[in-house]
Amino acid sequence: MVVLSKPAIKQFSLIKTCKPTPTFFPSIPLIDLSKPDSKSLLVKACEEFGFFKVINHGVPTEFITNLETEAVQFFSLPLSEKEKTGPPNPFGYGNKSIGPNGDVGWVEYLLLTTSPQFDYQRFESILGKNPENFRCAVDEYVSAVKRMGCEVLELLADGLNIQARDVFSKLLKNEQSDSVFRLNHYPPCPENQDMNGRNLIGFGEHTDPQIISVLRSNNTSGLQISLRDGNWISVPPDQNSFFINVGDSLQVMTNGKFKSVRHRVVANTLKSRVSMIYFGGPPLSEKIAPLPSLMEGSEDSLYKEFTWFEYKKSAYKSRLADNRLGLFEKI
Ligand code: GA4
Repeated sequence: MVVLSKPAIKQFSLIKTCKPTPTFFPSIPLIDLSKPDSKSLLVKACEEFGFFKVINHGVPTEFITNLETEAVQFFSLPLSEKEKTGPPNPFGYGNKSIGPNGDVGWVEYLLLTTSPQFDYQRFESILGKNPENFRCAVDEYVSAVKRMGCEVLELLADGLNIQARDVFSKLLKNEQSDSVFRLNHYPPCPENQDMNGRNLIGFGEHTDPQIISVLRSNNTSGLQISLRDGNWISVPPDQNSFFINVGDSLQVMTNGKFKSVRHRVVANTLKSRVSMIYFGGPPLSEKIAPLPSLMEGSEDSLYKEFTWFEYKKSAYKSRLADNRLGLFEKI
């Protein structure tokens, strides 16, 4: 892939990861959605890792390659052109700066809402003759990935023996669902390690606030997840599969049974990484609370009551690496 624009490296030399890469790791759960045992494996993966890879996902390859082509074209534009579609407040083009509170990474990105009301007008001038191509590629990709994400959520509800199998998926299917779509481009980073051999960061460690996130990347490595013991493992890239992670809201709805996984992207010296992530979120007014049917005996909720709007508002006041759920835990 072409090396797209190169952000200045200077300010990144101080961003370091904390732990040396360990030598032995469990492997990432692999779920074949076409197999009848997938629901129990999904539950196990959400409990142990909050993260898994899915194959036989049913998302047409054509949708994936179309969108990747559009994304590469967009990121290949001159910086001054891309900046016309920014800043990401909260939607649009962003470069190095992540969120509103001073986080930075070796990354450029486009943040979009999945709502049909999204105004693509500011893209028209830069996407050339046919801005509709971009819009269609996003729409068909997001619809297919959302469908697959909802199927996974329904299998999870089944696996947890919840009667209403749409208890999670209905939040994403709702017209008011507050879901987000993100295209990331990590240009090759000329020096990806500091003097002590620690990796420089593409996207700093964090958990996702939503219910689930569905990620697909090209064949460039970089994504890492944190295990329960605090060790980080690298996720081998696989452009034909999807990676799904549990978000904070699903952790709360399962009263902590499922874990919202901490993850990050480390810089790669040689290749560009392009990823596309659908963040499935509930409507703003939705109350996020443990499902009564998942509470055993006299089990108490671990969390104070809040709506998705309240959680999101608080998330946007936080730094990327903060433990956002901490503020909502009962003491
Ligand atoms: C993490 C998950 C999604 O990428 C995102 C991010 C958002 C942003 O990039 O604007 C946030 C981050 C994410 C959580 C805390 C706040 C908001 C950056 C940040 C520092 C789009 C989201 O929904 O939350």
